[in-house]
Order: sequence, then structure tokens, then C-alpha cells
Amino acid sequence: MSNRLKVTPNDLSAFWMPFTANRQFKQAPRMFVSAKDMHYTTSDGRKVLDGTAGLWCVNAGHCRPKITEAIQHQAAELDYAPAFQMGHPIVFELANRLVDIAPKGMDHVFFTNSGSESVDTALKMAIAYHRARGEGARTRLIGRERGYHGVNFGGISVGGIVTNRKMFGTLLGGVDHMPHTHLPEKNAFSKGVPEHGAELANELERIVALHDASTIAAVIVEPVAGSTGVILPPKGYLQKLREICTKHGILLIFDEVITGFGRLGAPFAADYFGVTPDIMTTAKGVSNGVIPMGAVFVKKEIHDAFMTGPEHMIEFFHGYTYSGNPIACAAALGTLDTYKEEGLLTRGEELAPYWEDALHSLKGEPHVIDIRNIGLIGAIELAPIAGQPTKRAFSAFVKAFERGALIRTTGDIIALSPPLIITKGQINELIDHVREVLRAID
Ligand code: PXG
Ligand code: PLP
Repeated sequence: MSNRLKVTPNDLSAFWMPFTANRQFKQAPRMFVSAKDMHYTTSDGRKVLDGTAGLWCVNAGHCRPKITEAIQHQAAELDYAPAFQMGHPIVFELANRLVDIAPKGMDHVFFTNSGSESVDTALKMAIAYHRARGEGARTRLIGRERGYHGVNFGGISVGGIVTNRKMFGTLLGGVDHMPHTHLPEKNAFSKGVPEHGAELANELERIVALHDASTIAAVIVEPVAGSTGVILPPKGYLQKLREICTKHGILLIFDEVITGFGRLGAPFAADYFGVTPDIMTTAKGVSNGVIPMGAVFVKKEIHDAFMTGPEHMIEFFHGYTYSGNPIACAAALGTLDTYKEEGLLTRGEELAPYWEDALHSLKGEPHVIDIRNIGLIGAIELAPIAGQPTKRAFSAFVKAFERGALIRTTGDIIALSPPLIITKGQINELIDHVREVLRAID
């Protein structure tokens, strides 16, 4: 451990922190200085149980040796190679390894550096695909209320989180939104996917009738909405969306940035729900969050539609300086090796019933108005303090951190998504922290 990391910085002002209450943080900073497996260590030497896999990304747990070694080796071997018009071996190896574990038919991978870039890449692919096939009028994009698709202009345009949209002007044109599927009056305290609400998929038919299918390029949804506070698809809902998209020639994009790489107990949500999209966006778990990386998976037909024209011509005018960066690829290969050796992409399946029972044991604790779960995701929704939305959950977050557990809150919802290596004992520990916190806060 480098000594430098142990020093607490004495000037916090220069760094404008992302998605953070900067002024509150800088008055009482919360700092991590190291991590191993299921735990972080704070700057004052306390161990904190990671109940959120960092930001839903450290699926294999922290500082795993295969990943660390792969990065160290690659940094000394080939640090960078131009991403455009040049290649290097492990980016091809990684693409093949990813296609091997992807849902059947998703045969090609385009690399990005984040979920936000994956989303904007997918949206551009969808529009360009239709154009390449001579259906250039298909430019509209359909998202969903409360959807989170990252923070770039495409992503916030199809996204449906008001706070992420309202400051940023008129966004992309030609976007419409389906309703979200959060129906607490019917589905509160459901275990796993809720019974009610599949008919909400028919709202897509209404939107198609309004604009005409010939103007619509793609529909993008999170199979399970994460960032907005864990909203599950009602039974049969995703199947219906798939049918409607297929019927109208509209591409279905699953944003699997959170659900990808084992979070639900299957490699992807597409596997879990038995519904295959046309394009799948991923990031986070692809490289265990260790080096920024994203990957967009596409069906063969979509990729092949671009492979026309003179062979010396670039087929898709899109890409990032760091697409398929060698060190990110090494991290991803080390991650896939770790997932494979430890069965992590399906481990959530056997742990899910235990996780579900533990979470739902919080029913009846103070402030709890709903509990939701799927795979190794959990949400505990709290009644807001009148006139002060988000305050109660934020106090829970700070208290949990002080007690030794990292939880995540959004609005007045506590979201839990531990690394997939969590033990049953650690599940109990995490839920006990949350129980004590709920009893302690106002
Ligand atoms: N799509 C989805 C479905 C996501 O969940 C993104 C895109 C954007 O990924 P990047 O890598 O650009 O952040 C995400 C990211 C939270 C939280 O606590 C969720 C995300 C990121 C940070 C925090 O809910 N999701
Ligand atoms: N801005 C400028 C001035 C650039 O030269 C580039 C890339 O060359 C970019 C933005 C895009 O950067 P990236 O490829 O890392 O997304």
C-alpha cells in the first residue's frame, strides 16, 4: 500500500464531485483508502461491508488477484494501441469470450468506456442500421419514465429521471416515453417479479399508433430499472414489449449496464427473462468496475447491415479513443476468468431465495412502505419525511456508513446490490445493519 493513499487530503475544493452533495461531503468527508473482497477500509481504519458492489459494478468483489495481475502484466506489455484502423490481440480475444457468454444470436461487440457511452452508441447504431437498410425515416427513440440510461445527451433524452433532465435544455428531438411499471398500490411487498402491470407494455402500441412504426428506430428499457430505485418488470411485460417491437420492425435495446454479468443470477437479464433484445448495452461488471469499460452487443443482422459499400471505407463513423483499451481488456479478461472459476454469473440464482427472505424480514420495521427483490438486488422503500424528500434515506446512508455498511440510496429508496461473492453470513450482517439503521433514524 502506497503511503500516499493513507494521507487525508487537506483541500477538498478543487475536485467537483459527480452526483454528490459536494458541500455536505466536504464538511464531513467519507473516504475509502483500500478494499479487499467484500470490504472497504476507511481513512480512519474502519472496515465497511460493501452492500452495493461499489456502484453496482464490483461483481467479483474487490482487489481480486486475477484482475490485478492481468492489469499489471498488460501495463508493462502493451499500454495503448490506437483504437481506429489498428488492433491488438486481446481485444479480439475479449470480444470472442464475451460473445461466448452472451445470449444466443448476439454475435458482435462494440467497445466503449462506460454505460453512458454504451447507450449513446446503441442509439446511434439503431438509427444508422435502419438508414443502411433504406428505412431512413426510422429515427424516433422510445424510452421509459424513470429509466436511467446514463448521463450523455442521448441517454438523458430517452431516460426518464426528471432531475437528470430538467437542467439540460431541450435534449434530443423525436423521443417519446412509455410509462414506468412501479405500481405500489397493487404490487407492494411482492417477492420477485410482480403479478400486476404487464398490460403497461400495450402503451407502446399507443405510441406506435401516434407516430407510426415507420418513424420509430428503437425502444430502450432497463430489464430491471436500477438507478431509479429498483423497479421490476411485471410478469410477462418484457415478452410483450418484444412481441410489439418485432411486429413493427422496431429494435429492442436492453440496457443491461446493471443487470449484466450475473446480477440476477443468470449471465444477463435477457437469459433470466428468456427475452432476447436486438442490442444490449453493458458496462460496470464487464471489467468488475476496475478499469472503465463498456460493451455493446448486437445481433448479426444489425452488424451485417453495415458491412456493405467499398471495403476500404469505414462502415460505422463512431468510436472512442479508448474503445478496447488494452489494459481495460486485460481487466475484463481477468474478470471473466474470475467469474468462470467461481461460478459467479449464476451464483445469484442459488443465493436469491436466502437474499429474498433476509430482505423481506425488514417488513414492519420503521418507515418501510415497500420491499422489492430480484436476483441479488434489493430495494427498501421508505416513507419520505413530509416536505423533505430524500432526507430520510440519506440519513440512513450516512448512519449505515458510520456503522460499517455501504448502502446506496436514491430518492427515499435504499438499494442493495452486493458483490456476487457475498456469503449468507454477510447477507445477515448487511440486513442487520439496515434494520438497526431504520430503527435509529427519524
Ligand atoms: N444504463 C444503466 C441502466 C445504468 O444503470 C448507465 C447506463 C450509465 O453507466 P455509466 O458507466 O456511464 O455511469 C447506468 C449507470 C446508482 C447508480 O446508484 C447507477 C448507475 C451509475 C451510478 C450510480 O443507482 N448506473
Ligand atoms: N475532443 C477532442 C478535442 C478530441 O480530439 C477528441 C478525440 O480525439 C475527443 C474530444 C473525443 O475523445 P474520446 O475519443 O476519448 O471520446
